[in-house]
Amino acid sequence: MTLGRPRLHHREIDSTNRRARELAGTGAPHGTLVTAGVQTAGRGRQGRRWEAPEGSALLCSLVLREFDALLSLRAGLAVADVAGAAARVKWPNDVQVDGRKVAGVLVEGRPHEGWAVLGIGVNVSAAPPDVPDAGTLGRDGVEPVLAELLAALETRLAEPKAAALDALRARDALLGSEVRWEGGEGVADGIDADGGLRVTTAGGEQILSAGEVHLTRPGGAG
Ligand code: BT5
Repeated sequence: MTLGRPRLHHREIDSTNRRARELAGTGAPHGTLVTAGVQTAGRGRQGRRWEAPEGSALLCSLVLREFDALLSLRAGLAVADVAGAAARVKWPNDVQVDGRKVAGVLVEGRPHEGWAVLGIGVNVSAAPPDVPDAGTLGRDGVEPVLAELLAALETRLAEPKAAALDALRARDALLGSEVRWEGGEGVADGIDADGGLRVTTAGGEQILSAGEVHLTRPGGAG
């Protein structure tokens, strides 16, 4: 097992991603893990916040020095493996059970410097009360979930791209759903090899990139 060593655990920290980025920048090895009991400034994408009642959630960030464009979706698959058969990966970075978000993934990094930080927040036993549509795994202990997640990540991050794409298709929360984004609408038709969302529109197929587009009204399972 290469993921999870060394491990730094903070009872309280601003953000495990921020801390892991700092460590990555000073040479921390592939697999370095930062965990926290509570975050005071947990980060989502695009400046959004990640909330988690103390002790109820897995809050972790891994320093990675080998990764590909599917990293955040591979991480979603690994969380889904832990969450059970009903779990779905919702492009680009959520894991849902019964339409409720049980986990979020935040990848940050400097690919040209050869590192990425993979941040994962999982609602293990409780969801933040003020976030609509948040769900939980309904499990008690955070540590066993971390151990299962690291094992699942070992597999999912290493598996060939074609296998990861097949697994994503089987877990795709948006597949066949109407989706809207700023500037368009269409029907989701799976994930492409670079991690983009394929969408069939009136004018043909389009590929949405997670960095440039966000969905405004996902349909169906979303
Ligand atoms: C994400 O962002 O889903 C990525 C979240 C990554 C969090 C982890 S925790 C460990 C590591 N350290 C960090 O600082 N971050 C990472 P995004 O797609 O932008 O979703 C954020 C939105 O999800 C918020 O605006 C809320 O609406 C909602 N949200 C916040 N906390 C949530 C929770 N615990 N469960 C479900 N939804 C939540």
